[in-house]
Amino acid sequence: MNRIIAIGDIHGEYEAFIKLLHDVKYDYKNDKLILLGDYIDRGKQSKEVLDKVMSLVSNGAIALLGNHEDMMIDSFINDNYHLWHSNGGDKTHKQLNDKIVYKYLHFIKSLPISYELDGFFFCHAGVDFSKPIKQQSKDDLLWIRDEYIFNKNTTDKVVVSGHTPVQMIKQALSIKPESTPIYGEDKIFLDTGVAYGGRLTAMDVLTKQYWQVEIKR
Ligand SMILES: [Mn+2]
Repeated sequence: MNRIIAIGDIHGEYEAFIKLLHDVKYDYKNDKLILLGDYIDRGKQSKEVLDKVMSLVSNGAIALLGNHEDMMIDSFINDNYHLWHSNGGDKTHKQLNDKIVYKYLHFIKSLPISYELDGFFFCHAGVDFSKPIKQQSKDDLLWIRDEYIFNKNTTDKVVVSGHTPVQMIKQALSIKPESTPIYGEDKIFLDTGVAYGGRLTAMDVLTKQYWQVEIKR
């Protein structure tokens, strides 16, 4: 295997996603690709992003569950769409009409909430370090913010996550809120806020080389 490439939150930005895969020169035979969740909502092309994610998974990519996909499933299970719609799901719901939505719900239900490879632990939002890595709840892995971001990583894994835009983390740390990934010895943050005027990022976590796509609005 040549590279382990992780991609942060896509949020319906299909064109940026396609351009990023092209720029990375992703090769499913030699690279491991791990998508960190939140494929849908906010952007215009959630359906197209999901179609692409499904085809990548059928060729060996790992796609993790994000809290937005989880909200979507919960909406249909409980027949209550308020939370999902108020988080940008209204647009997605219009794209995924009743005739086709079950295919996507079935796919989303199959997505794992974490993935481990070569000393890296991948999940959508992060890890609650007050508990062992095996005892993380789905809520921790999909929703956690500050307790993960600002606490010391006490596990022996490098945690790779999306979910909280790096701009928010940098603002909290009083550093210039550029749309570039944050990475250190023990954590890698890859949500560079493409849905908020930032960029979409892919990183080879082995070398820390990264690629970014900005969308013109
Ligand atoms: Mn998220």
